[in-house]
Amino acid sequence: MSISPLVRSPRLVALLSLASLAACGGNQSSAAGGGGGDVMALMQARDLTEQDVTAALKTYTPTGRHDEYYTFASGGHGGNLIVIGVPSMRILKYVGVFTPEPWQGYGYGDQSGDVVGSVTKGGHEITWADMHHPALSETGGDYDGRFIFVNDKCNPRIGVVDLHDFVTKQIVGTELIQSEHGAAFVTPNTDYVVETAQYPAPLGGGYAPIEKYDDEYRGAMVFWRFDNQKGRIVPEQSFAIELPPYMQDLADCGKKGSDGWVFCNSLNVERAYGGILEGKPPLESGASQNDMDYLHCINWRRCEELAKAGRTETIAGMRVIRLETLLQENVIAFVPEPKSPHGVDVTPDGTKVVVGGKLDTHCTVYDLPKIAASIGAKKFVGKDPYGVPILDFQDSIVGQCEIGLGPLHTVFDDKGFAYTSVFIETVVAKWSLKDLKVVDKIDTHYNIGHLVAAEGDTVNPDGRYLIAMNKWALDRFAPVGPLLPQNFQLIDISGEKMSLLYDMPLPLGEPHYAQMIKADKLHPIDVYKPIGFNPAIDQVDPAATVAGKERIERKADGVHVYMTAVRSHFSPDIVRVKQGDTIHLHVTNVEQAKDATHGLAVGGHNVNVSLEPGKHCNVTFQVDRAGVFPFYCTEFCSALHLEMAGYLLVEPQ
Ligand code: CUK
Ligand code: CUA
Repeated sequence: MSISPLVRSPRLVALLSLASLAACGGNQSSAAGGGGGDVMALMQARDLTEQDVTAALKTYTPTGRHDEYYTFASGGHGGNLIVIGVPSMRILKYVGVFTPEPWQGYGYGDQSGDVVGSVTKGGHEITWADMHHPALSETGGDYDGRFIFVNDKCNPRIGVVDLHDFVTKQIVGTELIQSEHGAAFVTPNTDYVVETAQYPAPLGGGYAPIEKYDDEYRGAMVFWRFDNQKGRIVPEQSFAIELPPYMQDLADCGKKGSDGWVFCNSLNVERAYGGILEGKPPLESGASQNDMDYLHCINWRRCEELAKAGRTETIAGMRVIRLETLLQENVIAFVPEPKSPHGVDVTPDGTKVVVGGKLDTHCTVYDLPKIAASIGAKKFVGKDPYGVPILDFQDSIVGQCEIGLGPLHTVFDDKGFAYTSVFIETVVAKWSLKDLKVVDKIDTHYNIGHLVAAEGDTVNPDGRYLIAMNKWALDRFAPVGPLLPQNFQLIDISGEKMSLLYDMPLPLGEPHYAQMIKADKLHPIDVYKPIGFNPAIDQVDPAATVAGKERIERKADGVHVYMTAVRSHFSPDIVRVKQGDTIHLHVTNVEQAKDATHGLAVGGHNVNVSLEPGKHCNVTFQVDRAGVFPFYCTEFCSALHLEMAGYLLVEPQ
């Protein structure tokens, strides 16, 4: 085999000699291996091009070295959050949010069990979610690395994950709306987490015939009040606004000069609702009749004042500002947006919002100062059927950028460029915000949905890296049956031309959006301190067990077992109870060594907790049959890990 001309290129030879120099570390002789020649042989053997090797050198992360960025991707149907290192694309963690997660014991003990099941729907426990959009907490429009919020499109809920221990602390939900999509998006100082309805329904639940869609079905936007000090959403201080029954889609909050506004696109202003077997057009065609839908422009700060002034009506426990009030107070207006819009992304400087169009070839760039001024001056050209004033399209835009077929979402870099995912054309288009011209395109494999860039939706994007979050994988990976993974493609956006670095299959659900944050902005803890800490309440648990004070106490409500875990035993290791007892297990890992995690599993009772160093867990369960149930540690914690076990002895009545 002869060396291909590509391999002989001077640039590569320079690269390889650099690489081999680095590999030798200056004190290894080339006889020990490495050396440019060997690398070339390896390239030939593995059929790698110069571009492949460059990509490998840009992503390979040697053992012990940490990544520059964290990416938090939604876990889609998995209802969890996926933490990924960039540029290595190594998965660092799954964080259970809406779905029980056994490794973390999430959903199996009292505390996290309460979080995962804390919102029920009409008495139904919901054990999955359709997670779409994670949003990092912000200060001044920039990621502050403190919290991340996630949404559930199917059963409108918001999860709050604390990044100091990467644990879900709270899930809130509302019966006001029956589905959502424009969530979770935060205001620039994380005062509110925005959640917008998608499929209209009667507000607060309940029935209305679909023929009454126009009159009785409604959209809404919920503003969940976040207490930055406590790190929790405060439902009582939250409020919502009523919207016409369009399908509100994505949302984004204004920043800098446009702070105080929230923008939300919509589809189906036709108010079609399907009825294929009833002689009506399917929803998809009924909803695509008009050339224009409406970009909703809402002054949330004025809405907050209205809520504080009591201009609300309580529906399903949520304070709601009715549309009529919004109109009286001139705090909402629509701007036409081309057909079936998707994506609404405010530029880093806060002066524009970019809207894609699934059935359009343009991104439309709206002029936010102009829109605010027109609303202030009531310069309207019409009203929608619900009385919402409409601004003139041409008068409200900076212009349109001809992107390609099916532009969806847009993120930004630090050099004035926007990057738009183009679904049908299956590319990322890089374009200039200055003259609205495309300057580069790169293929994605295949059919990109969202994309995420390093801090690319903040006031201060980093450039550097972008991930194309592709819907289809087709031929990219070894076949695994009809259900294929999603494909994340890491793209280098530091240069003039974009270049593909890495393909990463994600086989847990369909992540829609993600957030990418500089790693040094996060300061997670190593161990829980002080010992006995309960992460669900962020303090030492009242039932924490102190080493030396282990005991079993029979009380009116059952048997309380105060237990400690330490390498390599549980104390007590024999627990004698009677059939029919309720067991309250209070177990504390009394270790403070990093990574000294134990797990506690009890056979036959679905009991499984994770005990990170210093952590305390409470588990309540019933023993309704007599028997001998071994319990044991589920983390290989020491040489005597297999011996870290005990017996739950349930005597017959
Ligand atoms: S949506 Cu999925 S690709 Cu939920 Cu943000 Cu656009
Ligand atoms: Cu503790 Cu294994």
